[in-house]
Amino acid sequence: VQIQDWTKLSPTLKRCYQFLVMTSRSFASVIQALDGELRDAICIFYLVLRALDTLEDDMTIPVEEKTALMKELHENLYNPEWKYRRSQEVDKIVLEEFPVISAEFRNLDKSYRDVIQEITKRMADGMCKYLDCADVNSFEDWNEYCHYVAGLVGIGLSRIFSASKLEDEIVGEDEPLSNSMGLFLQKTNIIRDYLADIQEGRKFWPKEAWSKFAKRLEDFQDASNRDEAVRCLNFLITNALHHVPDAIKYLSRLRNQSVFNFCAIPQVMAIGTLAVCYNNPDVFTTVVKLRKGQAVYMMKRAVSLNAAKIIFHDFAAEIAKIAPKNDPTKDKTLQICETILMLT
Ligand code: PS7
Ligand code: MN
Ligand code: MN
Ligand code: MN
Ligand code: MN
Ligand code: MN
Repeated sequence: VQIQDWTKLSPTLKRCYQFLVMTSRSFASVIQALDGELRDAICIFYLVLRALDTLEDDMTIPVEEKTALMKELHENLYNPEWKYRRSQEVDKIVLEEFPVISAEFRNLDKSYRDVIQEITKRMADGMCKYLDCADVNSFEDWNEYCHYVAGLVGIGLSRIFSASKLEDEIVGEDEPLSNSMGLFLQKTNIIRDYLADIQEGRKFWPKEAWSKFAKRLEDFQDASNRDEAVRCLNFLITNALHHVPDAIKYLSRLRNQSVFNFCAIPQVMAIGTLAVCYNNPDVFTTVVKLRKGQAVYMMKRAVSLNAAKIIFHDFAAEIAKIAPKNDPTKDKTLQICETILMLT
């Protein structure tokens, strides 16, 4: 992975790349390795959305004030003074130093600025819908919430790829595929973060799923409910796996190596994360992560369509192999795993 020459960057752009490294473990290196002007546009896109998500996550801001701040963020991209100093979140630096980010935003080509601004507005409106009654009831709600916070990111990124001419028009035009790319990452994040989210009072698991197994989502924390909790976990993982065929199709259209790596690495990490979470009761007591070695191996490997397919194949096979006999979703799990195995 080749990283840019830092000495050529303006002081504010350099600062933006520092914010990127400070706030993202998963995206910092793949963004820095992107070709040409795509790199700066996507770095700024990331930081703007990180600022929006930091507002969304900050439970110390009263909902009314939070709603106003979020809904105005896309306009404040053109306000050189705007910043927010009262966040308590770990990533608050992107709000406190927002003028550095918005200055670099205003240096981007109009085609990129328009995508970033539109997606910021639509994501903010969607997040606000789920602020008050943070309850995600049906699977339809789950897909809708994930569309707002991640599907839209995929749609915006794809439009930026096409606008840069590094990728074909079709990549930016096929919104359902871009949406699936985001949904696969977001559902994996929500599944893995069960415990962290519940401890902060956030509930992103759809009620339609957990109500089959418990009276309250919180009950999955109790050791006495572990079997039911794991059944629900496997049910949600099976749902998330249904995005894999779209992800493979999306990746098959990419032509630029740096864009491919940027898109493929998070997707293979996601299926790896689902595989270690599958049927794993530890999800309800700690943070379950890929082993460091596994993650590094995948970041080096997932650089071609064939290599990515092999990784999808191997994790789908692993899940199918350990699917328990008495799991109520077992047949569905095996079915989607077989579909993935045929495609890879
Ligand atoms: C613009 C690269 C590649 C077609 C901040 C990348 C939080 C999983 O909050 O930090 O720690 O639990 O682990 C990223 C599709 C979005 C979806 C969404 C924007 C892939 C604000 C990523 C990142 C589309 C809402 C970060 C969706 O996870 O979460 C750029 C193609 C931000 C992508 C959030 C989550 C991303 C996420 P946390 P993480
Ligand atoms: Mn994070
Ligand atoms: Mn959030
Ligand atoms: Mn967050
Ligand atoms: Mn978080
Ligand atoms: Mn999360």
